[in-house]
Amino acid sequence: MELENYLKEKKAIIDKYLEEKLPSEQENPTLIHRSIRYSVLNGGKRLRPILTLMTAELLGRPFQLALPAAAGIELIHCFSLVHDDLPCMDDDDYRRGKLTNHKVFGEGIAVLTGDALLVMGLDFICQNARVEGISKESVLQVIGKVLEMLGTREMLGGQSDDINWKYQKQAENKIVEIYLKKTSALICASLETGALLSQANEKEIEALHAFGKYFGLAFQITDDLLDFQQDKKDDEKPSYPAIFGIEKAKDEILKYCLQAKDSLEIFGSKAELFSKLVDYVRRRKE
Ligand code: GRG
Repeated sequence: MELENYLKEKKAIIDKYLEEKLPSEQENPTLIHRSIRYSVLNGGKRLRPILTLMTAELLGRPFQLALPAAAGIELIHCFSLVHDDLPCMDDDDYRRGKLTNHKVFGEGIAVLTGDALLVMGLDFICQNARVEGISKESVLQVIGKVLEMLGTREMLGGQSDDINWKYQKQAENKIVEIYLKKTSALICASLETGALLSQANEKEIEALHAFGKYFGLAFQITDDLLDFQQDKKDDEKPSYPAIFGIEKAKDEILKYCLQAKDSLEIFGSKAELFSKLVDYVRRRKE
């Protein structure tokens, strides 16, 4: 199947699942439920849960077996976005083309919405244990992986370095370290979730982890480049093109894209869709 159709189809499946499983706006307490739905059902690309489903399929399993956990991964991503936008963090007014959560619901509700999304995300992953053919052991492994990814050595640590960014002498190493933690870590966990639920072997998990690492770096530098070219600069934040220039940023994106593709060599032509995704993300305009 063409990549763009695949992405469209899987996004629709994830959107429908989230739409059905999230508490309705009428359920008490209505304000927080409205806020949760506002920040989840708002047009995200669903890239991370799609990677979870793609991984299950790469390993020859039906994507349905990983759907609850994939949706949980998206909720965790949404949590990080709501908190990232807060005035005490990036202080952003817009997200996914709409006002950020705290602009609509106020800071208190935005903090609680993020908290709720994190808790719900983990709960959705636990619900995956009810899917036929899934071992409870593999769900436990996913929970362990996701908690590790959320911690101070990965995502939380990356965000903490990000908000305390000071231009440093060894800026290149530092910026890559921050990107690995704040962006690649969740992408790696998305892939590894699909892999663990599909009973992948160690070599396959290692390959997918390497893919996530390089793909995440290419994705984040592309994100920065798009912001930079649209003049959405923030001098207080680490940004590859702002420090090293547009040309070097483009070279690095290409390098990481090639490394991402090479990482999946063991899967041969079965990984073609992943390769196409790498090119697609590199060419994205938003
Ligand atoms: C982990 C406990 C804990 C706290 C969270 C706030 C925070 C710490 C981390 C934020 C990390 C963050 C927002 C990284 C940016 C990642 C990124 C490039 C987001 C944009 O992703 P897209 O383009 O967005 O996939 P859509 O809207 O399509 O989902």
